[in-house]
Amino acid sequence: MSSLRTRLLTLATIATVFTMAVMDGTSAHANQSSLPAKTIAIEIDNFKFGIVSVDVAQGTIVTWTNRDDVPHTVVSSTKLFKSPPLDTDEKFSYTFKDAGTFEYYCSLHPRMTGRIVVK
Ligand SMILES: [Cu+2]
Repeated sequence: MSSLRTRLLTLATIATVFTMAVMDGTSAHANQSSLPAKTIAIEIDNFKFGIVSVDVAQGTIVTWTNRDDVPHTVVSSTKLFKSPPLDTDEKFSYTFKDAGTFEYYCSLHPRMTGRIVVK
């Protein structure tokens, strides 16, 4: 009788430790994915931004590259950043330090729009 009780207690202990380990792993992963700055590459091709909307962590560097044969620009709707006209294969980068939603467009072709959401 007492040995069954001991075994149940042992099982309960193992289950608790296992659950705590899993929860720990989950929170560590959540912290990891939100903290480090990343780099994101967005290609401009066929009069479109290759990634129309993307969620990024604060501090992320976004680099746009023009793959079209005509110039394009990357201009923030709130004047936060503004690239010069980018010729074929030219790049423009901006570091998103603050949280928020940042809409942008090409000033030469205003129907080309994109969005960076900084969490
Ligand atoms: Cu354009």
